[in-house]
Amino acid sequence: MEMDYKFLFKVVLVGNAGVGKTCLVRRFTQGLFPPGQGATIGVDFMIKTVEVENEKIKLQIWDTAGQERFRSITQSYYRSAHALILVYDISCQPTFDCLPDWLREIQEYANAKVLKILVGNKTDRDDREVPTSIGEEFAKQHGMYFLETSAKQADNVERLFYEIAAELIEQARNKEVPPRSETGGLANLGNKNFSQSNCCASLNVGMSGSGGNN
Ligand SMILES: Nc1nc2c(ncn2[C@@H]2O[C@H](COP(=O)(O)OP(=O)(O)OP(=O)(O)O)[C@@H](O)[C@H]2O)c(=O)[nH]1
Ligand SMILES: [Mg+2]
Repeated sequence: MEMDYKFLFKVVLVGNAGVGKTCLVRRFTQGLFPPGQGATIGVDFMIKTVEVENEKIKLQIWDTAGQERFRSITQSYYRSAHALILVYDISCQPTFDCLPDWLREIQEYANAKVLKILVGNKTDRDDREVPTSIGEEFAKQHGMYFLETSAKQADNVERLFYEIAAELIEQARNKEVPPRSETGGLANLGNKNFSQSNCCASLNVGMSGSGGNN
């Protein structure tokens, strides 16, 4: 039987409650901005197959709960992630101030080579508290890509996931053929803003999955 995709990548979203992780995922997988999106309980997942550079890529997207009480559950999803999207809300400074705590979690629980992307969400809001340059600088300091998005207006959401897929393909290919020189990997996306990262927690896993098209 022929597989309908060449690569399967696991992408995990983390970050404070209310920053818009679920809205980003639903925008990407379902093309909508859900009214009255409720807090995520535990972890949700969605699947979407995308085509990048003529390859079919299956993205398995794990959307974790930001609420503190779910932390021990969400931690168990870090390990298998190929990419981690760390999200804050550009209109809510405290969500940015928590980033070092999230990085400590990532450091502790994720694979050291995980692709890390910092995302400042809700750019449609006019009450911005975190300047773009501050987010950018933070990302740079911590070896992460950076992108600002609006799940509401669909700004940069497709780009976020497609660039992740492209970078992961690149990494996978470099693994197939031993690289002549190790360049650190993160340098080749090149786009302006994108400058520069299982088991038991079944609370609602599987119940709301596979929302995307194939
Ligand atoms: N203006 C604006 N509001 C957004 C955007 N994305 C999400 N929101 C709103 O922010 C709130 C929280 O969104 P969620 O996607 O549920 O946030 P979350 O990060 O998944 O929260 P937890 O599941 O509790 O961790 C909702 O009221 C959304 O409508 C955005 O891009 N712009
Ligand atoms: Mg959520």
